[in-house]
Amino acid sequence: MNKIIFITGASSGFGKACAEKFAEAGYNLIINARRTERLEALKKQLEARHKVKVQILAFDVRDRKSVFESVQSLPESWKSIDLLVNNAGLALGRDYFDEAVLDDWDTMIDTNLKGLLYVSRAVLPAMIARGSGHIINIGSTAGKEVYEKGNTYCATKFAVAAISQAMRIDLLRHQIKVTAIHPGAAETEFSMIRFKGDADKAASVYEGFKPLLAEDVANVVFYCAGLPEHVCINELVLTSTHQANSFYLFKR
Ligand code: NDP
Ligand code: 8X3
Repeated sequence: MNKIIFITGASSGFGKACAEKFAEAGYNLIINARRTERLEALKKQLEARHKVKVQILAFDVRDRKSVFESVQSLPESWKSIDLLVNNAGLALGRDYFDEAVLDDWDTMIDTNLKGLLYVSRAVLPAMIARGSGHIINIGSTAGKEVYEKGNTYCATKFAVAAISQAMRIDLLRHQIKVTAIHPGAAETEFSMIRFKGDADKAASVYEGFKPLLAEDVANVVFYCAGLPEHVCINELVLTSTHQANSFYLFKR
């Protein structure tokens, strides 16, 4: 069987673009998200176009029981996952700390941090048994510099950076690679979700500059995944040429 890559949050944005990129290179895919109809359409498209096998694993990464049961339910031949891309995540709201919605905080912490922890733990035993594997965690420039009204979203992404370091240290004895990739602003469904369907607010995020595209991030994930066995990119920050960091954006 060809290499197997497991991508969370594959129904949109970076996750979907990664699925397309890795399928093009002949990887078999396990694709996760909650919107099953989107996963079905993606599976159909990739299997027809690239002659790879695609396994759908629809679950909510926040649901610990469902994460472990779903991974456990994989057919034996699918359990040897070579690469896990922990990508599922979101921002909800952009509000002052004292005005933010508490449920939004819970959802971001449960998805961006706890979801990543659960999926990693569920997938790891097979990697450890084989003595090889690679986990790529999608962080953000929001995990590098905290910005106004970013509070809990930024905190979850700082946590992704910290847990990636911790995983790299603790998994060293199993020879499992851990890479944290921190993209800057990219035009996906991210802002529509963050601003709860307010299309004008979402569009305004990308006005006046050229943001990253989902494909740009997928290309970087693919590059990190393709390095020789003895080489690991530990951490990587990528932004549009029009962005320096969370604060500095060159807008026309
Ligand atoms: P999108 O909104 O386009 O995609 C998010 C993906 O995450 C969807 O497939 C969604 O699927 C999935 N997802 C969300 N919640 C859950 C959940 N509870 N369980 C399973 N899947 C879930 O956003 P992006 O592609 O932009 O974001 C991907 C990652 O990149 C996120 O972690 C985000 O924080 C990060 N990021 C984004 C940046 C940007 O500017 N766009 C920049 C830096 C980092 P579904 O709803 O079907 O479950
Ligand atoms: C998403 C990028 O700048 O909106 O992680 O925080 S930003």
